[in-house]
Amino acid sequence: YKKKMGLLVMAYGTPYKEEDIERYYTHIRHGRKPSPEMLQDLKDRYEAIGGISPLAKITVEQGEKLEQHLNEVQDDIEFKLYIGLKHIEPFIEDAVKQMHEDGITEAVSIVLAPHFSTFSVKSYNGRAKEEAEKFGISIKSVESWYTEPKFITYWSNRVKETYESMAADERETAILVVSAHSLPEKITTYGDPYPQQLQETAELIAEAAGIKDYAIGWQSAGNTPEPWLGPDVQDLTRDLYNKGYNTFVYTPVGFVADHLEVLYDNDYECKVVTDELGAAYYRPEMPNAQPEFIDCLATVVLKKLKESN
Ligand code: FEC
Repeated sequence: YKKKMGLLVMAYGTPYKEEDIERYYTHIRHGRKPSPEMLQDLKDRYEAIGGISPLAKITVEQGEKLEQHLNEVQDDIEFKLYIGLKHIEPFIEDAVKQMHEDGITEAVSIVLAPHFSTFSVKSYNGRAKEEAEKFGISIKSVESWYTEPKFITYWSNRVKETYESMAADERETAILVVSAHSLPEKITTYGDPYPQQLQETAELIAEAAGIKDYAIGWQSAGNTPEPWLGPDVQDLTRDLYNKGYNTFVYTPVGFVADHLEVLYDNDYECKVVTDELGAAYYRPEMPNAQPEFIDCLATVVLKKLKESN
């Protein structure tokens, strides 16, 4: 007899087609409609990466492969996948409701973002718990998983490969830029661990890859008057160039997939800066649904279940 358990995989979500962009953007903005200019700007960015984002497909692939891998590596539990998204259907609440309809009473959840913040993971987990309580479903939620050794190994291997692929003179002027999505600076006033967790991630990856020159950067900050965590990766690139670096290796480790914030904010916006400076641009592959990364997520889930038994 195998115990049946819901596997709630939560992710950001993305428009499925162009017509979804406005309501998606409105949801991100807590119900406030974007101005026509802001909407057009976002549409243009999606257009620049090929029309829509590959994220929807990648999230499903990550979830399905994780479910399959978890069911292969152990015999006690039968995991059943539910995908719950933050800003578009299937919403987190839809996923939890579906679990209840399927007779699930116990679940484990993981967010496809490694670092904890009150703005990100806390809100995903809070929404899942609130809905689960209505149905008496108990959920064990992973809070962060950036210290998982398999996560660090994923990135340090990519970084090592990238450095090995460089010509010697490039390598001598190279710097690793480790980044995550920026958040409003006010999070630091209530002791949010997010900036510290990115710092730790950078230290662990640099150490494992044997890299001495690295810097922390923030990207994709919102378009609001309030201050956001910095330095922004583009400003940081100029600053590092002025200090003598001429080869830039971007690892947006706060994300786990190819999507707008990487394909546009790194591969277009940062590359505009490195091109202008005549510097080299590298951006190692994102984890997506690669087996190494699926195994990392499975390890995190199984550790969570063990610790809370
Ligand atoms: O469609 C795609 O391919 C991209 C999906 C996408 C991911 C993502 C990840 C994170 N965000 C986080 C925080 C914020 C905050 C605001 C904000 C705004 C946007 C906008 C788009 C968007 N985000 Fe996002 N984010 C993605 C997409 N994000 C589109 C709206 C236009 C813009 O500002 O660029 C500001 C909200 C506001 O205005 O009040 C804050 C965080 C993450 C990483 C963690 C996670 O994945 O949950 C944090 C993917």
